[in-house]
Amino acid sequence: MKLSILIPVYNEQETISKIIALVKRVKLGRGFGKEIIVINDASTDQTVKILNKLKGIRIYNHKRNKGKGAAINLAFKKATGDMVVIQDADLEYDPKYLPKLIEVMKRKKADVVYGSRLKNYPLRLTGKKRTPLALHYLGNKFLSLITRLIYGVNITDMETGYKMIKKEFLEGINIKSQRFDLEPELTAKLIKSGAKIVETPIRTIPRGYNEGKKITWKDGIAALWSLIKYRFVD
Ligand SMILES: Nc1nc2c(ncn2[C@@H]2O[C@H](COP(=O)(O)OP(=O)(O)O)[C@@H](O)[C@H]2O)c(=O)[nH]1
Ligand SMILES: [Mg+2]
Repeated sequence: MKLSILIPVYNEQETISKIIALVKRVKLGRGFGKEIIVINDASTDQTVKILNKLKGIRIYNHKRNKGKGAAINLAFKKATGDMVVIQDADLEYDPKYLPKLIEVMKRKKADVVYGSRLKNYPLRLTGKKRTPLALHYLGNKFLSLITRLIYGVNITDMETGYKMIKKEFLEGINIKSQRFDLEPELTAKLIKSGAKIVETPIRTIPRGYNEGKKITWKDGIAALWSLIKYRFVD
């Protein structure tokens, strides 16, 4: 078996070599191979220079910046593994969870596994364990609630970056979303394809805008619209 690890990257010079090192190091299980596919989306910082020095990865470059959705659409077409997973290039999602996602996929006979940041994770507004980016937390909760309501599925974190998908379930799927509306479109299309989606809890280390976070509240609105739209079209 082989896992294709798809890394969309846009101006992540601070974290790109670290995340690739972590991905290379992680052990997926006996007889499990991996391929690492990086889509550089016309980064203007040192990202390209750093990438070109690394070995054991396949790099594709977009000539101009198109967004995470466009990058993943290309990566889906280039992947040769039995399953794929999306791995962000910042350090929010720790590759140590990849073996767990695989294990859950096997054990629960799932076609798709989402790493849920929100399962068993209460909102805390004060104290040491205060929820970072509480507005994002609430936005993600809300979008997941809408997903449950209009698709009738049991998903707690629709917006998670960690989505592992059996390759055969990608065949009929063409992603039109250019940017972060990738997440609702992909989720909608996987549900409509009849894929069995299972979640497993993960912990992430959220980063702030000063550390290069690019998603904003406007993407939240776009996500809501996508959820509604793809319920009825395409
Ligand atoms: N290819 C591509 N990737 C992007 C773009 N914007 C962000 N990303 C990548 O998408 C991932 C998630 O971005 P981030 O800002 O951390 O959003 P969040 O983690 O979903 O809140 C990171 O690996 C970014 O480098 C873009 O325009 N193009
Ligand atoms: Mg991130």
